[in-house]
Amino acid sequence: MSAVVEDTLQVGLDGGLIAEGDQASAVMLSQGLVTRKDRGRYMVRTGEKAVPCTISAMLRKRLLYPLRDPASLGHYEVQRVEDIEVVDPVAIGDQVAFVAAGDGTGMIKEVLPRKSQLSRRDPGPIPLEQVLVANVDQMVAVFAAARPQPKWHLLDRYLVIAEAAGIPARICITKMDLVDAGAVDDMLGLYQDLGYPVTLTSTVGGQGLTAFRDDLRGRISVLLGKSGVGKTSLLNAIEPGLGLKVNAVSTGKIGKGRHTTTHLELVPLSVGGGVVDTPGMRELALWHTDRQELGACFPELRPYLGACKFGLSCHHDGEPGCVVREAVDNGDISRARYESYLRIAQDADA
Ligand SMILES: Nc1nc2c(ncn2[C@@H]2O[C@H](COP(=O)(O)OP(=O)(O)O)[C@@H](O)[C@H]2O)c(=O)[nH]1
Ligand SMILES: [Mg+2]
Ligand SMILES: [Zn+2]
Repeated sequence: MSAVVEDTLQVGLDGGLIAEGDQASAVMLSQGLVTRKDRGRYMVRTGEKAVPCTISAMLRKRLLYPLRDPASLGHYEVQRVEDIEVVDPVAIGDQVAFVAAGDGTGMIKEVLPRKSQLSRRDPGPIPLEQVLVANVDQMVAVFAAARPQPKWHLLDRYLVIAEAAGIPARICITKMDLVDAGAVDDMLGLYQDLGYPVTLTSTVGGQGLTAFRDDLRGRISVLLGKSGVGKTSLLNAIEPGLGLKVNAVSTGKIGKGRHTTTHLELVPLSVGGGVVDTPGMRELALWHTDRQELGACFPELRPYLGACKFGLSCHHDGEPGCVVREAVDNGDISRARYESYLRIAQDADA
């Protein structure tokens, strides 16, 4: 029996599960994983097969049709905004139930419940949620040891995004061949102490590639990192045969990568699981996180929350009796991390 048949569900026309014996009104639905999407067309993987799918009229009513690359939705035709909260009801990483048309294509009827989602505010004119990836098991923040120089404040932003989404985060440092061993230890020790595992890699020397493959094994991972840090090279190195396109060495400003990854795609890995390589997303803004929640996204602030003189309403920004500020002054909380907190809080207010 093929994996398709094994995955087959009996689902009523309205999309709900039906009782056995009610088969006359049922259509045979298969289950699959959305790996790619482009302008209302979705690639659904089921077993070894990839089935191009459209979506049902019901789901289409909840789609704001993108006029350009869905990875950078910015303009769309707005039809009935009142009912719409998300740009697209179907996200990469979703498990969906679809009807096979018999010609190798299909139609998605239902999105199965998500266990997590990584969202951003859509960069378009209306504040809508854009789900970048659903059902993510972990986020991997990727930074180069050099070229480009790591920006630790940006790492803090990524970690906050993962914390806010309830997704475990880890850190991968690339291009270790460009620095002396130990060059990034001081900074990374801080993050390891906070509970974020760190893997040091180089696709040139081969350092850490086995460890990185193990980091991804059997999970759905999303890689976050600026263009040029070496995300695609890393994926090619741990999954030979992928042949993803690596950024050409830019001739312009030293260390500035060019954008080559233009689509979001979930790439299945032979070790099990899959990975989504993101195209250096500039506008990755927090979705629905207020100041109080933001504090909880910093593991080292959690023990202090609520203990300031002004309780949970303290902004930890110079108020009297602020135990967070006190901990920073004592050296119990890293000043750099605290400054990241203040900067992100400012953006969240804006
Ligand atoms: N020295 C060195 N260069 C690397 C390494 N990994 C990638 N690069 C280079 O960094 C540039 C950007 O790589 P790419 O994988 O496209 O980065 P992405 O934009 O994050 O996907 C390319 O010129 C790569 O050859 C590495 O481990 N060491
Ligand atoms: Mg890339
Ligand atoms: Zn405070």
